[in-house]
Amino acid sequence: MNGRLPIAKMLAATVALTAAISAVMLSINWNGQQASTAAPKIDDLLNIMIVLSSFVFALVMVMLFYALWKYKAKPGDESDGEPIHGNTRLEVAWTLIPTIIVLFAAGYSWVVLDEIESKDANPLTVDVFSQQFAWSFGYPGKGNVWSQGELHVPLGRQVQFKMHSQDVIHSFWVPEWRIKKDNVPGITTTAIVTPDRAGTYQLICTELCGFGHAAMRAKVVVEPPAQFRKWVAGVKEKVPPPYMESIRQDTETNPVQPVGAGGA
Ligand SMILES: [Cu+2]
Repeated sequence: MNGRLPIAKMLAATVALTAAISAVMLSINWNGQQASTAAPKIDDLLNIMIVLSSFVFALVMVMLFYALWKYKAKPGDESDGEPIHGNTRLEVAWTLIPTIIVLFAAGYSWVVLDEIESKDANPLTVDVFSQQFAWSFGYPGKGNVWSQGELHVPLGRQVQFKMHSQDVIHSFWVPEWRIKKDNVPGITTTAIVTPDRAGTYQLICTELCGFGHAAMRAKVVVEPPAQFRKWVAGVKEKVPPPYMESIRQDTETNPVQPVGAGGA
């Protein structure tokens, strides 16, 4: 390379471009309304990742356009470029900077995940049953009452969802809560949510699960605890035996199972 790079100017350009891209990207409300205690934490994490990505993009663009401008061949110049035999400073920089960014992102994500998955002393447990192409819900603490296509939860109390699939893999997603979790046959998966905004939302299956996947939705109602208690007291149906069986057959929660019955 002939001459020294204008490092200070390139850095200034990178910072300016990062700020410009970030300003545009952060002005967009990507995830929509927030309706759980986890939502602002997840949105903050996304915003930080957007700024970091903007920085990486800006850095690459500044170096690319500098190289295009500075080292452009003169018209008629058919000669080869100058051979380069490594550049220790450059190699240290392009190893160190991404390492720092990735380690920071990993550490920060770990902290957020730890916070949003921490369990309260007294959560409400709700069984989620998914099948092609419908959702239903059991309330084990409320006499195992069963609600089809409509999930009610109290406002401000942590809910622990225990998810069971009756057939293929589905995925539980209420966008306003931000939480997304796969429902896997034979395994109970758990999601923890503390809804902090009353209202009606939609539960969406977000794992392509067959022909009716796009229509696999359920109504979600977050309401004050008194109203929730009234609703749950009015539900008369009980979780049917095949659904209870899907909980018992869960090999993760109940590891001692007769293996091999029926063969593969
Ligand atoms: Cu599904």
